[in-house]
Amino acid sequence: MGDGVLKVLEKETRQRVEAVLAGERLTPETALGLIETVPLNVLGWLAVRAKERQSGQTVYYNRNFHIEPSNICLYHCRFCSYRKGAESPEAWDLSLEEIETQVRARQSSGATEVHIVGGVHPGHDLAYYERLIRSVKELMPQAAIKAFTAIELRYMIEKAGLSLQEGLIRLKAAGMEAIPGGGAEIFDPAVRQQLCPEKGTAEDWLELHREAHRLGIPSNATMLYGHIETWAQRIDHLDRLRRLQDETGGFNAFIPLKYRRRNNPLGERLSAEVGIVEDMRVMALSRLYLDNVPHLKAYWPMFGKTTAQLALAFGADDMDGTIDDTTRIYSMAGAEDRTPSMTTQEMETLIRETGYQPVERDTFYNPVKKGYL
Ligand code: V47
Repeated sequence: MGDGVLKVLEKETRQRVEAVLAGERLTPETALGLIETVPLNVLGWLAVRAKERQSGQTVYYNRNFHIEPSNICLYHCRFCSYRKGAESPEAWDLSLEEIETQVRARQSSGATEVHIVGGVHPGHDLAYYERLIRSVKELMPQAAIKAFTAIELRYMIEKAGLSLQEGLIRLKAAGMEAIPGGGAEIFDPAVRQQLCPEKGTAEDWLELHREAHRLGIPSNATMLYGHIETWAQRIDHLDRLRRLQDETGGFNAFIPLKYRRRNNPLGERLSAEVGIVEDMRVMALSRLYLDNVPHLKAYWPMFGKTTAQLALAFGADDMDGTIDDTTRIYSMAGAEDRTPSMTTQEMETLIRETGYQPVERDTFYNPVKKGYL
């Protein structure tokens, strides 16, 4: 690609592309212009250039599994197919012994990360979550614990009457080494009000991550897209994340999460999910806008393995993990993989098929040496 392609673009579109090529930082206005005018293939090309400056020919993955202690949740987010009230026959609430059994079954799996998230359970407190983390860490000292969305964290910390800093220090001492990116949804207050009015505000989410970064706890960020939000609201979301990252540098990865519409109240209002072209535009724009976030995840349990592969041609440099059939959030909302699980071999093949070099990483993006575990 290059001059030939640029020549056929309208003058204004070409100028936008040239500004990106010259390394100019996107503003909300230029980003909107880019999305409205630049063809998909050019957007992909720009995003791949940005990805390759960051991680060359490498695409990362990790060996991980999830623990979802409970889907009982106080809140009623309209996009969620997973939350249940305590009385529901579909609710689960694992005991610590059951969680330990899940971990023991994976002690020799070579997993380097345990990802723990669940509902905002009204019956559990900070002491319970500290116990949970300690017992997982004791059984699996070689794995990093990436646990709890900002929403769960704020709930357990506020319930304990502590400041965010005090609560995070306690959880870190128990073994929480990183924070996943969930709960961000869309920061725009009007959309948030319609989607998840009970959840905290954008500032609440950002404040929790800011505090974690200050304490040396890295985290991820997500954006739930493809429901009622506009492009301008997506860009506003990216802009707020970029500003926090300028301040702290604590985000490792950004994960755009495509909204899936089965079995949730919002899905009844929408006639379709967004298509693959829009998925790829969101991926590419995320890579270009978040010029200070090193990694962009194509989260395969959410949009399927082949779409995740394609996302590697639109700026993604991370495929997340092997999962081992331990998350239900996406299959309950209609994702194709009912029992999401991959071997490392399958993961490496998927990455090699796109022309990139697979590298197994840990939670902090250090390469894991082969034969290490
Ligand atoms: O915040 C809920 C999303 C998130 C639906 O940090 C839905 O490495 C689509 O944050 N359709 C939780 N999405 C998952 C999450 C995550 C996933 C993978 C990796 C990481 C990471 C974090 O799942 C929620 C919400 O945005 N979600 N329901 C749905 N129907």
